Amino acid sequence: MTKKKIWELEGKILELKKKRDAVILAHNYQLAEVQDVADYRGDSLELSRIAAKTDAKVIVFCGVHFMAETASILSPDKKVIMPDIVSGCPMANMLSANDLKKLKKEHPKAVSVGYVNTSAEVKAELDYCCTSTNAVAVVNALRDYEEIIFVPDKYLADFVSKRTGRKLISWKGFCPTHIKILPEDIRREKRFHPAAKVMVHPECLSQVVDMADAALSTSQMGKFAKESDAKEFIVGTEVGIIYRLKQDNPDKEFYPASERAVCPNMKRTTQEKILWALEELKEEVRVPDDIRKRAKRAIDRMLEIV
Ligand code: CIZ
Ligand code: SF4
Repeated sequence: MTKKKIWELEGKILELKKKRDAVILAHNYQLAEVQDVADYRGDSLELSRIAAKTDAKVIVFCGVHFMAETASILSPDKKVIMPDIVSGCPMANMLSANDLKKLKKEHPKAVSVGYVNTSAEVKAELDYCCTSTNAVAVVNALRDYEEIIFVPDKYLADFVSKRTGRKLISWKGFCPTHIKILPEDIRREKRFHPAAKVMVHPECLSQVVDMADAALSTSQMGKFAKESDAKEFIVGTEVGIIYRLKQDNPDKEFYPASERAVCPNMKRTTQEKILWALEELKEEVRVPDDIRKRAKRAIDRMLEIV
């Protein structure tokens, strides 16, 4: 697209956003053109909390389906729409509510903790929700339980288990994007940038997490980059975050650990689709009330801990 076309589109989005009383939220992994028109950027929970606080009537959620669902769970009176309703999270899709029910039946004494990357139906079956920012804190708070189910990401489970010293009953889920980052990628980038700090997401392969200076969620990466004395960073997560890190820290350099770490679902949303969504107020994501109430319990319990 030409620059002029982009400005025209951005202008139209801005105008229509006001008319519709809408706010645009973009996940840290979204395309630069989407981040550019967003009112707020953040990780899934940060965005859902913003959605709950805003006075706007319409939330345009640029991310994947479970994130829009989480926003709807926390703000049922608002209209949550996704510019691309097909954008899902393969990891979230690796665990169904029935899978979890079965796992709970096999371990009747266990307390169940689930990553935010799960469907609303799965959250409704969970005792606690967690994010990559607070997973360690949530598991540490469950000392009174002998057994802990931790789903769906086996790599996040491994990370949390190592940090808490707790044995976890995990699931076979994983993020197809983060596992593309390989130990040899980290070794190569370290050779190119010997002074750089390595920060990776705990969804990465355990071997990759073990090689990093820090394993952090995307919101924690933003903080770490700002507060660290280092001037260069090797970033082991979805490449979309590099755009934001560079904007927020213009005097620092950020190198993707692997250019292959692209989440195709996160890249489906475009400015054009945002405009269409605002025009038609579609596609709406709404969680049925019975599921919403039970799913919210798991989120509230997490918020009580952190
Ligand atoms: O919770 C999120 O937004 C995800 C999936 C990643 C992260 O660490 O921000
Ligand atoms: Fe899901 Fe991975 Fe994409 Fe995040 S990067 S939305 S965990 S597939």
